[in-house]
Amino acid sequence: MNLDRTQLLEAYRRMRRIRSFEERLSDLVTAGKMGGFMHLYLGEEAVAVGVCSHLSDQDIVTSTHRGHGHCIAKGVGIAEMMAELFGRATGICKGKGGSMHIADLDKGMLGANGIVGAGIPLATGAGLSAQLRGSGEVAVAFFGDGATNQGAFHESLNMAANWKLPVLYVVENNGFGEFTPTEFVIPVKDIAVRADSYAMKSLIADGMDFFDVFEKTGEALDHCRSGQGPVLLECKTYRFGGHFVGDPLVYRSKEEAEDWIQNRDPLDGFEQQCVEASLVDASDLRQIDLEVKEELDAAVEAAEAAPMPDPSELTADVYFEEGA
Ligand SMILES: Cc1ncc(C[n+]2csc(CCOP(=O)(O)OP(=O)(O)O)c2C)c(N)n1
Repeated sequence: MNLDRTQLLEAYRRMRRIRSFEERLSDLVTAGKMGGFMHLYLGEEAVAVGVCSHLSDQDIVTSTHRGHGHCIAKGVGIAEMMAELFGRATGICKGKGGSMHIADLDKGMLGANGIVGAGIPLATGAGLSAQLRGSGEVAVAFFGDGATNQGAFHESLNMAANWKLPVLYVVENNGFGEFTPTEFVIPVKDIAVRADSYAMKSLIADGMDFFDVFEKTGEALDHCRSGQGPVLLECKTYRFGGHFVGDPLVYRSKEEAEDWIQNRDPLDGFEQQCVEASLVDASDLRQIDLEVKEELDAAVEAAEAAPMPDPSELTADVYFEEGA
């Protein structure tokens, strides 16, 4: 592991930001203060941060309906994200994107996406662009296990493998697609084997362990960046909450969820490993917890005080054909 103390603290800060940001969203939605359909990433933080800790702003990421974690891990500001979720003019997409369409091109975040699997061909195109320009950049697609049953997944992998595109496909296997356990709809135990059909390299990581995700991503990106083609990285993970805020969760047992939450929490695991190895002090992490809370308080306050978009902006920055 080649991360210094500063990088470790930054990785923890991003995981804590995701956790606290989403816990706050859950409270706001439940209290009726924020509208919209909200899919939370709680429990999967080590995947986004473990992968994105390898990326620069020039590397491209595409995301999903469960995209806040990918945005925060890629460095999108939480104040602008919070304003977006409140539908304010100061939001990162001027209040028009909302939870499922947050994008920030300056940070290489091509966008969350409400269409399951739709980020996969977008990342493939970004990989082709990087290859044609000889830029040395990589593209990363995050998507769920359910998305690997989409045609777009298979078409993209085939094309990327054939053209040796610098694309990392990260499947977040959290055990469910909406309310259906993965084994009901996918006959293979390891989704990683789907790469074999395309003669593509694949790896499996423990998605609850930042260090394992970080290490496997490093190996995958060495492969992509050296012109050997794409990689499919399967991260075995678990979503702590429901499919969306308000999901009554009748399709899984409380004991199963409690076991993951109590024993496999990625932030607890990170802290335990770092403190035991004397890489960081627990007091450093508590200080970050405090700073993130203050950052969030300020983000919510600013978002609530910000103006709504002006109605005259309705057709600005969107695909719109006059008279259509
Ligand atoms: C093309 C398409 N089909 C169906 C849906 C409805 N839908 C939203 S999320 C979801 C499940 C996706 O599961 P997975 O890819 O495993 O991601 P997860 O929610 O587990 O993160 C479905 C079917 C959709 N948004 N888009």
